[in-house]
Amino acid sequence: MTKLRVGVVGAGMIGRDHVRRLTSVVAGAEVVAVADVDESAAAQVADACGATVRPGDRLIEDPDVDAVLVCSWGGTHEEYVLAAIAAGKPVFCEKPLAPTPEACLRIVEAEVARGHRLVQVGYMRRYDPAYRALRRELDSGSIGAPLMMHCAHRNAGVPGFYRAEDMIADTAVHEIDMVRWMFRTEVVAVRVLRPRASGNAGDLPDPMLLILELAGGVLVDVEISVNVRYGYDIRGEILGENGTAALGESGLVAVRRDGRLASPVAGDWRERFGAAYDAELRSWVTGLREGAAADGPSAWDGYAAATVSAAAQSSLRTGERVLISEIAKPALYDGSTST
Ligand code: ISE
Repeated sequence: MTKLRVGVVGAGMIGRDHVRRLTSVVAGAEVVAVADVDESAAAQVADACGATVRPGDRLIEDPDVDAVLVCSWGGTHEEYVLAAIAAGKPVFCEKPLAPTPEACLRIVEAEVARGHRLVQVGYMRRYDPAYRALRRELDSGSIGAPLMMHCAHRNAGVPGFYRAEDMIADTAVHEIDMVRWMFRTEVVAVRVLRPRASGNAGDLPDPMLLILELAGGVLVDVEISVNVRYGYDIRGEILGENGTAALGESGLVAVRRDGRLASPVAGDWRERFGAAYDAELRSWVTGLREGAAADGPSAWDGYAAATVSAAAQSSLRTGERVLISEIAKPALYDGSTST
């Protein structure tokens, strides 16, 4: 088959990184059009890969665009994803799918009305070799039935525009999606606790602790720290009835020297999850070229994560435990958390 012709909406940091992937890492795709509210940013990216610059809505309608990659600011995702669904085109949308459960639901409803899956959401941890190995271990039954999971998600620092809610909507949302996928079940309640704030945190409620209650009784605690300074650090350990399994530090060299043991710590998520980003886009492109059934994180997964995220943001404001209420899962998404 000829190459998949991709139109990219959003030429910011993650958009540029995905364009690099589609042009030099993933086989079988080419970037043919780029859109951004900042036309000069779009032109710079487009020039580098021989693409044309188009406004987002025109790019999606363009008959020369087979599939759409949405990497623009989160508040614009709904409009572009709905336009892609209306045009009948596959669309990969960066996380979160949309800022509110209501907006995600409109996407789910549009896709269900269309009758087949077109949307994939950029929850790349599902493609990370360490998380996949952990899930295989859990599935093997080697540690017995799971009881708890301990997670930490630490950023060295965050940009100036990052707000308190972003600690959940932009950061913890990765763990929210990951645990649904890891344990193949839904989150039923959430509570956010706050220790005293770090002196590095400015106005942010940093760190914070999310307690996620899963259907079936597994409890997950997630530490979110976004100003740890020492690097980007992602941890996860599952306690089972007969043992524990934790994310390994794959590919790291441990140096013992001068009475000390040292290993590098990643600087940011692009470094820590580089292989996962490559794998998610490779899977998207290959699946579309081969006409395979969509199996990546779905619009339903985007909706479910947004629902838990909204409940956690409410708990952050009130300090209360919040029950999660979701609509019934449409049949279109049966089996969609298997990737
Ligand atoms: C960022 O948007 C990401 O998606 C990263 O994975 C996360 O670690 C970071 O906190 C977010 O701001």
